[in-house]
Amino acid sequence: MLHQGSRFSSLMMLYAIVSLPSLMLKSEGLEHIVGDSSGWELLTNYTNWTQGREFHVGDVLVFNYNSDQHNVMQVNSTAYKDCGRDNYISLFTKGNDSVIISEAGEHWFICGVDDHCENGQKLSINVAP
Ligand SMILES: [Cu+2]
Repeated sequence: MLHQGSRFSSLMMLYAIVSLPSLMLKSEGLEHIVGDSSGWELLTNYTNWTQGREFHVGDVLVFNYNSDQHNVMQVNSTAYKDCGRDNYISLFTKGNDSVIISEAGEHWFICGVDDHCENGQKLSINVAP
């Protein structure tokens, strides 16, 4: 009886250890589909898209786009303003890219293809802690 009890509690402990990370993931951030159903493309105003939206650390930005036509570059503020493509922080090219926001503050994204950034395919978000 005593033996069975300790076996049961160690099983429970194992269950807690295994299930805890997934529970923590679920209770974390929101998923933001950039541009909603339009996705990441040329005709959406991403400044308008951010209006009324709150971004928090742990949230996920999802960029949906045709990977033959676009990409996603995470850049600094200067590259965002100037559409500079040379010193990006991260480059995403899959067409269905999830970017986990791990820091508070401003984050900048541009499309690095042709003159898409100059034509407005750029996103700036302010992330609350
Ligand atoms: Cu593009």
